[in-house]
Amino acid sequence: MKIIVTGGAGFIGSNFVYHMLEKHPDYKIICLDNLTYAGNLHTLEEAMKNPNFKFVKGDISERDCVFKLFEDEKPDVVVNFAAESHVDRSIEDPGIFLNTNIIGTQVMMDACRKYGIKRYHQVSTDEVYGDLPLDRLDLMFTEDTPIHTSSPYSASKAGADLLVMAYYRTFGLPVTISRCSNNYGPYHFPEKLIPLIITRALDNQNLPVYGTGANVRDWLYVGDHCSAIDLVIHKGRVGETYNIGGHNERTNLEVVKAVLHELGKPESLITYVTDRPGHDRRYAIDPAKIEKELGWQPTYNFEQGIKVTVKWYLENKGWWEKIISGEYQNYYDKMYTNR
Ligand code: NAD
Ligand code: TDX
Repeated sequence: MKIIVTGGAGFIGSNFVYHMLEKHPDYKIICLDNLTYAGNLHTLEEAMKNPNFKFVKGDISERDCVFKLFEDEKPDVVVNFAAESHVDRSIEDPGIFLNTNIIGTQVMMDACRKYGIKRYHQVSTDEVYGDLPLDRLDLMFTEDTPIHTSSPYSASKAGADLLVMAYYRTFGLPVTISRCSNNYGPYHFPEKLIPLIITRALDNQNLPVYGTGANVRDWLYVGDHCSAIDLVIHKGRVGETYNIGGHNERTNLEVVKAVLHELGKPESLITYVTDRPGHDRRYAIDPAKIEKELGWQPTYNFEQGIKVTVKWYLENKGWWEKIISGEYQNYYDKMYTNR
């Protein structure tokens, strides 16, 4: 089996590369990634030593590059992680989100049509369902919840999902979609809440919490997301969407306090800043379909996952110190100074 993993130099994609190399030692894994600010070849250093792994630098929205890769490799399966993934950046500059997340998806699927493929898997997000009120804990997102997006990021991911289902119905492309809740774990880029809090708290810097910190996210350890996608590409039914989530809802304030507790740092570092425009209130995934149909179960609860994650950031300072000492500092100043 030969699998193209797009976006494999990013957070979840790289974890998936390592998961697949370990669980399926007979598979060939090809990572296609154009190394945006979020892509990092250091993350793939260990994978590069494996003869079953190959890295190809290229943009999923560039037709010639993608078609040449398919011509050369004739893959069996594509798992599309490549995306612009940060909501705050999509508020600053939506254009690239439409190009990568929608046009990139189209180009990948066109190549799948031309060269034939056993499965095209689209990695999507719970953000396509919009948000839920904070006072209705009985409500959760199911696969039948209507698409209802809030940010340019989530709109671009929803656009891609609609296109994937259109390619299934119109062209018979063998597709699956998974929609996952917030991930956390190793190799998470420090612009996102959990790694941002860990890396700043270690340096005793203030920790920006948007609004009152009451917004709720449903946290899933990244390894559990990878095992779910592995199951969906092997056993998921073509044309189906699977929600992935771990029943770990926490307010942002609870998350920040849990990290501080793990690091032994004071809560006085917390600073409330102006809210994100259009900030989704609550995400909550109902994963009953993937649990019942494919027998998937997460292995980490939030308390276990956050311990492992904090430990990883403490033991891998070299990985994130390189990131936050570069261009990232300009990003942080632009987004957070005088907020
Ligand atoms: P990330 O930003 O850490 O990584 C994205 C990767 O895609 C990077 O390596 C980047 O270089 C690459 N990339 C970007 N544009 C590209 C292009 N045009 N061509 C080729 N490669 C390109 O993102 P992530 O957090 O790992 O998310 C991966 C996927 O999972 C995304 O599709 C995202 O929407 C989805 N998702 C993420 C989460 C989460 O909590 N992080 C939750 C649900 C779904
Ligand atoms: O500095 C911050 N302060 C803060 O309060 C940051 C960066 C975030 N937040 C809040 C906003 C959110 O309510 O924390 C929560 C999590 O924020 P992010 O880490 O930016 O994630 P989110 O917006 O929830 O989106 C994530 O989950 C769904 C991923 O980035 C998406 O790619 C995925 O689709």
